[in-house]
Amino acid sequence: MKVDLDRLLDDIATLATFGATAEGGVDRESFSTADLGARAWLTDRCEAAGLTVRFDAVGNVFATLEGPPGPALWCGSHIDSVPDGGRYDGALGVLSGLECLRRLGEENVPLARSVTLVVFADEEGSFDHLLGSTALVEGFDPERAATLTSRRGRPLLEALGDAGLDVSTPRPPVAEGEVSAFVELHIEQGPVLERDGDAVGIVDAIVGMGGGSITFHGRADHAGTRPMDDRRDAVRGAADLVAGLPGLAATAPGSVATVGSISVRPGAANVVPRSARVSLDYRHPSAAGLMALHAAIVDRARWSADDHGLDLEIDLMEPIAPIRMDERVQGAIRDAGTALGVSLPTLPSGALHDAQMMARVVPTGMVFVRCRDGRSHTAHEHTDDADVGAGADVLLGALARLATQEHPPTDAPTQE
Ligand code: HGY
Ligand code: MN
Ligand code: MN
Repeated sequence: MKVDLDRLLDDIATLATFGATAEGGVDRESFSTADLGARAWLTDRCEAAGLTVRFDAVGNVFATLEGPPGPALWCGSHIDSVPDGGRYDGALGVLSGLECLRRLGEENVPLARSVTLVVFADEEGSFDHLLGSTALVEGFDPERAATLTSRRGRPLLEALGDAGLDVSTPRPPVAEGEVSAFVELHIEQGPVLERDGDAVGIVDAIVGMGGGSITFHGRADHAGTRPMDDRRDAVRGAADLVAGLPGLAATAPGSVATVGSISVRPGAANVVPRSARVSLDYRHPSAAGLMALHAAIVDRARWSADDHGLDLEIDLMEPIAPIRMDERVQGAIRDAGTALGVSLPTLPSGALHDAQMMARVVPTGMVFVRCRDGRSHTAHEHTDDADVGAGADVLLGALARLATQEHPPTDAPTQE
């Protein structure tokens, strides 16, 4: 049994028209006009495939191929994008999942359970990183939602209301026994598969991540009259921290640390900055390494602030722990590859995924698909059509196994 690659490629091309950018990528912020259009189109595609579609209060979408009652097998990913993102990140997993559900239905595969495609809300975190999958694991509280705004300052509650969602209902966490396993297909977003000549791989673990923001506070002054040795220039502290990150990451092999945005106040060329807020994103494959990196970044920020006579405001989240993928789900993916005549390599994920959250409560696995130059979060993102087919066929084989097995995987998730 294989996917209908032409149908899948058509879907990928159509979804990419929602929020299409001149560079060939997509800009599809959660609950933007482009995202709402994409959701409506996708809902139609799911209903046309005979799936039962429902939504929850945070905007997650569930499209189910009905099977016997009991824990359902889930697959899926997200369709929102980073600003000026690519057309495969998230979208490939959602549309491959839809194609797999269509094929399972068309082939009348004797299901032991329902199979549900989940489209997770706001994975890219315009409002909050992994918003939808976090809600599924921890529950969704309208009071917390009231504190969240998008990158552009739009309140989440307004966005959910505009999307026609009933925000007054708290979303409970996934109940025990609701989900048998979760499988997410995603482009690798890194260079390993391409370097090794593999089209498809099995994820064995997802890195841990910390982040948030650190703000340096100084004093605004006239840029022409205030002597250089009598300034409390907030940007000096921020620049010092940014310059120190490569050194900090080098002392913890496998780690990465990024400042992706700097916000300077008042933000005028002729004013010594009174404040500079840097965003932070740092990741490490081990929990101990992540905590050490977190501590080193905070130390460095304190040192940078002291050195330039600045005050410091630290707003960093509790780091998300690295997590291992479930052995039996990995086994189902491996067996699917073997049946297709391919020995699939295993590799870790340096990007975060909804699978990271789901793995806390449900046996979870991921299929990675090669992407050109390992590039992602840019319009340059590309996966060859043949690799799309290879990845989706592996997903189909894995889902068919997990959907028909008498006993679903029950391994407890392993956080490091
Ligand atoms: O940031 C991440 O790792 C993911 O792409 N949201
Ligand atoms: Mn992404
Ligand atoms: Mn993604």
